Amino acid sequence: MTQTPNTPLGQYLDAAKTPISPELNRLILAMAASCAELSDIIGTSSLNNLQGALEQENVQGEVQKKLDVLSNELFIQPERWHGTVAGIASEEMDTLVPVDADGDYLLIFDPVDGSSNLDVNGTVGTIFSILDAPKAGDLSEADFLRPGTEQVAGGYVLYGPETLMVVTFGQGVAVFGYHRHKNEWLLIRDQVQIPATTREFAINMSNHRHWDAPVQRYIDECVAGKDGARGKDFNMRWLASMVGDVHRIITRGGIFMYPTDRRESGKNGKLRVLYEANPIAFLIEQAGGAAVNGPERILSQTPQKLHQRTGVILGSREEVERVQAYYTEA
Ligand code: P6P
Repeated sequence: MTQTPNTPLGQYLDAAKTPISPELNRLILAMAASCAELSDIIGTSSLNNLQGALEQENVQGEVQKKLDVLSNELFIQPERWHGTVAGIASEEMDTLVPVDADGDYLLIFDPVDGSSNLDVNGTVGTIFSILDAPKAGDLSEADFLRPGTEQVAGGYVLYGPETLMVVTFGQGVAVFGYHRHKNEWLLIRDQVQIPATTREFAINMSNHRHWDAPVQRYIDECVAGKDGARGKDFNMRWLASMVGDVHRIITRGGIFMYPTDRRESGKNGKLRVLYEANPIAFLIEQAGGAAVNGPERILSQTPQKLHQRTGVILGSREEVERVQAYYTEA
């Protein structure tokens, strides 16, 4: 059921065709409120000396930005989740954060994905994934290591010219805009559908020589344009911010690729399964697109570690299936 534009987020959740539990309803509203707070912080970060890096690294061995740490500290405040969350896992932490023993859900997030863009006022985003919490017993890492098909909700908040939330509960994809003056999230689009074909690809071309042959073949065909096998010209975009590139695909189609490659550092891919690939793949599939790691569906893989990485190829279904076929033929 498609709801009408300008419907407030709370009303949208209440009217969902398949009822959304009151606890999940509260959790999503709390996520929206937290991201609205972060949007204001990001929007004045230069003025408040919150740009730049810290003299420390996160669990990934990446130099942390001031806002990586600040946003993570914002999201892990227990009182923020009103008893709905049993535990939290974050890109910025190597340990789980137990929150509320009676919480119904597990919350996994990347607080500011693409944070290297902050210093140049580029698009960044918060990515979140929600799983059912275990019914009893102490929280463990194993509770989080579930295939993406078990997500009950997934989405992102994009901090760009506008602050937008794109979310799915398995009943299609909805886009909400944050109305700063009213402090309200209002529906912009419901039941988003991604075009099956595209002329736009997103990949970091500087890695070309490291890619697996199927990716080199696909991209070389796109670059050859109408003079090559595809018989049509393509355009390229690369924001170095997954949420920004994915939102373009949600808006008008396209294919986003961060594949595994032949380097030691790239053999498992760059993007993480739990808080980047899974929630985005959930959205893309719910919007009629496809999401693979190369040969296989992203949502079907069961991660073995909290920060496990994967190849990511997702977007317009016919394009993703073409790349997947090239892997299968290889
Ligand atoms: P590169 C940001 O660091 C990120 O995780 C994604 O948001 C983005 O798509 C990718 O890495 C950019 O990687 O190698 O182009 O800097």
